[in-house]
Amino acid sequence: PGTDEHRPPVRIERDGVVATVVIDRPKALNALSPDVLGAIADAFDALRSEADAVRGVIVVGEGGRAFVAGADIRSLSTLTPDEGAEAARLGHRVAAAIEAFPAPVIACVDGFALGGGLELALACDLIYATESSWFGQPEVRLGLIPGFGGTVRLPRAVGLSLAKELIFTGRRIDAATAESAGLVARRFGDRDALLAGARATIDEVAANAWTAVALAKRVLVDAAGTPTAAATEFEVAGFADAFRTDDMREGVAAFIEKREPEFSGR
Ligand code: CO8
Repeated sequence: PGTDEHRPPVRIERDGVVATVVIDRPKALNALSPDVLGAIADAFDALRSEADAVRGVIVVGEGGRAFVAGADIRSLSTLTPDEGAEAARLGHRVAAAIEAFPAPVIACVDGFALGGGLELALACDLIYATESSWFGQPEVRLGLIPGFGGTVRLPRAVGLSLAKELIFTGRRIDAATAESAGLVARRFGDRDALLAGARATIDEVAANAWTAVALAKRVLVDAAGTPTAAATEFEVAGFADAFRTDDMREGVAAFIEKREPEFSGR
């Protein structure tokens, strides 16, 4: 029940430098069954093999009602503790694939982003949302806790106090509240504006030195949540790596020579 059997649950659409990963299980509000999680990880693996051309990825849910309404509650219902841990690890592998992906990943939320759905969005680099979106970690209402990074990434996004309030109550917040909390980077009137806004951001990113963007993402991901001294060491290492690139030489030279840079992506 609740599955759309005739289509794969995840597909990739390509448009220039932008790749879109569409989660397509609208009858179940795009809930994350093990199959869907595996397919998302596979999509990022497939995109990695062509990462030279991909400068940004959009993750979006099909159907206009939900980004993702959580882990598939039906597939969780019969799990043993060990199998539950395995399910959480599968979720973490998807998050790791997104964080390791060298280009920015934008979660475009149009509707519900709940439980594992919010956690999937949090694993992305930024969250854009339509006005009619809702965010929450309702796991405690099911006797669960967030299992796919919510206890780690939600406090980083909104601060410990609001994260605890959301996780302990299971309450949902709307897009305006999520934006003022720093969870949502930008809010849009409707789905078309949302997707156009994400594409415009990726185009803007793509005009910059590709090497620098990839390094900045790596450092931001590695440094998040680690103690400042260790985190700044990640930054030192990434900063040093920038000096191995042609793009950095070109960018600095262009500034000094008062001309536009021509980045090669190396
Ligand atoms: N899992 C499975 N099916 C779902 C889910 C879900 N998370 N959410 C919705 N559906 C299904 C419904 O069962 C229903 O199917 P059917 O038509 O066959 O009965 C269909 O989608 C439409 O849903 P509703 O009829 O409920 O639609 P409403 O508009 O009435 O309500 C809500 C929408 C409020 C989003 C409601 O569906 C809801 O509360 N969904 C569950 C939200 C939730 O609790 N999510 C958290 C799940 S637990 C979790 O994510 C744990 C994370 C740990 C991850 C570990 C690694 C995987």
